[in-house]
Amino acid sequence: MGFIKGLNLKKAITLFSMFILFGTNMLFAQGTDATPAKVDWLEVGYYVLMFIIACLGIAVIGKILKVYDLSLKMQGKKGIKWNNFMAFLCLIFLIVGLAAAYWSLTVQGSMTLPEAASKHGVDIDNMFLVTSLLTLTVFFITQILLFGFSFYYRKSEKRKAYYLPHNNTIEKVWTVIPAIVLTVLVVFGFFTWQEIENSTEVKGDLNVEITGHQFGWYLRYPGKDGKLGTVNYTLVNAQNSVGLDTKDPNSTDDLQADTLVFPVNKPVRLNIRAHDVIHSVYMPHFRLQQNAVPGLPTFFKFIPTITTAQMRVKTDNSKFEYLLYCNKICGGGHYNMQKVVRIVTEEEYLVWIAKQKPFLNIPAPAKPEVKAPEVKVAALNKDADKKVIANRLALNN
Ligand SMILES: [Cu+2]
Repeated sequence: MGFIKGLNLKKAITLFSMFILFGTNMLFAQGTDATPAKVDWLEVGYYVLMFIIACLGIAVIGKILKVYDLSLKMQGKKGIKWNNFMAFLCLIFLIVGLAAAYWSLTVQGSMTLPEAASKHGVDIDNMFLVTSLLTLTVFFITQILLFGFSFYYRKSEKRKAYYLPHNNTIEKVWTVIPAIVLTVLVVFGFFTWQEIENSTEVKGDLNVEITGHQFGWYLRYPGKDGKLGTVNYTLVNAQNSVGLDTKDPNSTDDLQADTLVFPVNKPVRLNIRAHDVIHSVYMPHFRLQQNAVPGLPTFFKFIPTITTAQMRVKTDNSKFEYLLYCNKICGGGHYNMQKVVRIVTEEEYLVWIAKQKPFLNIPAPAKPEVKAPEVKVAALNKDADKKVIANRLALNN
């Protein structure tokens, strides 16, 4: 009896603390859009106080029940039926839990991801939907069975428990069915990912290079030749932020940009690099995320399908912009690694690309060296220093 008394109170408190913790979790999760949620400590204090009061309340109820139980026994009556009490708690937990899960799905579910704006994004969303529907069905069925059984088959004097040591058929059913379902999901995911990644053919695509560094992105567009020049990390310096190899003829017309601009419905290949630590190119609208690893170039090929202008109409937000984020906690300025991504029509893209500046001011082929007067050299150096500073400012955006 003492065992039951001691445990019930503990279980009840644990159960209640779980509810309270979920409440606090919701409080922290309610940030708006891209701005991080500001923690209102007064509100947090309120929840903590509520939690303490609730614990005290449960402790008091537990004591009252204990006294009531003892007084019943002193009168020679049967005590409280703790089995029934716990069974009803299970039932309450099931109902409240299912209602909370439904609320979370309907309210928070819509806050997850915006509409997919890339071709493969629709496939990923479909896969996500199928996986969610399957796992949710299993979740609801198993929870109802688990707590429903605990309630329905609570200990009763009128009923004798059926002893079931082992049943091969049941074992087979609950092993084979999940195995098949999981295999289907994994194969489905494998083929979807394969289709997205299996695109090494770059001919005719727009090749854009994006290099992550602490804390920003260097963007490089190919010039009229449509080819990006080769890079070499040993050539990186203040003027040459990505280490562009000037000896490569493809490098001469490469362009720098501050915004990622892509023409709609054209395959884009993002060539991803990093200078210092691991960064991650993350563009949620396009269902695109790929790590930027130093020394290991990666890429991601995708086809944007909705222009920024179309999305502004769809979202009824005239200031809407697609964004690129860094999705690896890469250091103190990580939060600042954001860039605007603009999807435009082919014509708009051609107008925009024509305005972009060359990536490097590649010097003309070397002429025979002429010794310049000393004063002039000093003046030139002064100018060069200024140029470096200006370049740094331009690139460290
Ligand atoms: Cu980063």
